[in-house]
Amino acid sequence: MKLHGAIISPNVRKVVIACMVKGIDFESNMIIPGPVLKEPEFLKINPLGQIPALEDEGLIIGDSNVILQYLDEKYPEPPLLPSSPEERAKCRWLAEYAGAALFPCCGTMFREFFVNPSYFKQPTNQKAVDETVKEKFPPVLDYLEAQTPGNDYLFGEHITIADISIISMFITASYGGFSVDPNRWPTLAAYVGRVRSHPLIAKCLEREKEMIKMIIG
Ligand SMILES: N[C@@H](CCC(=O)N[C@@H](CS)C(=O)NCC(=O)O)C(=O)O
Repeated sequence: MKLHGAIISPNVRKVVIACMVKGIDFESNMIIPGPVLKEPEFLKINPLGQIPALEDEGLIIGDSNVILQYLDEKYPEPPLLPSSPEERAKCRWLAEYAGAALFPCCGTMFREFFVNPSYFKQPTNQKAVDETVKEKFPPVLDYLEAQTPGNDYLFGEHITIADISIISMFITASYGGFSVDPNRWPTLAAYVGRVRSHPLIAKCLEREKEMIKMIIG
């Protein structure tokens, strides 16, 4: 199995975490977002020109949520979805929401406070940051505050694709210095802390340290 995409990309990290949970070995093509994703060679792998993409015995697919669900069906233990249809639907929805709503906010913090200044040596776009922090983030955090439980994970004692999707976005934002304000979003802040200290998430953070060091230079 070959995973295209660098681990510090939040959507790629989701796949790495899922593989770690399930004990799946994979070969990594540490490609980082940039013009290379739009070159014909990569477009043959993912015509959307995005990472992650997964190759597995002739199957080639893109989109982190599609990949996570494929891995869960192919390697059912331990499951990454809850068991009832209602909870499974909610779990998929929260994974989708993390990609559609949380990713743009977390991505801005990562790009403006980490990648641009440290790697591309470009100044932070303060206007983009202000807009994100003041306007875009709060309704997303309000929604997640109402969804997250006071203990365990979103669907009980085991992490699911929804937890993985949400925590991966917050990890990305944390590289840009962002953390959830515990005074305004106490349940969410505690949940993020809890998921982040899950042994496999902590191991994943260790795994990406080298790459982070490389970017900081
Ligand atoms: N819905 C996709 C989004 C993938 C995505 O946006 N990946 C980013 C990196 S995290 C990317 O490849 N960006 C480059 C681009 O869109 O040109 C998924 O969940 O995999």
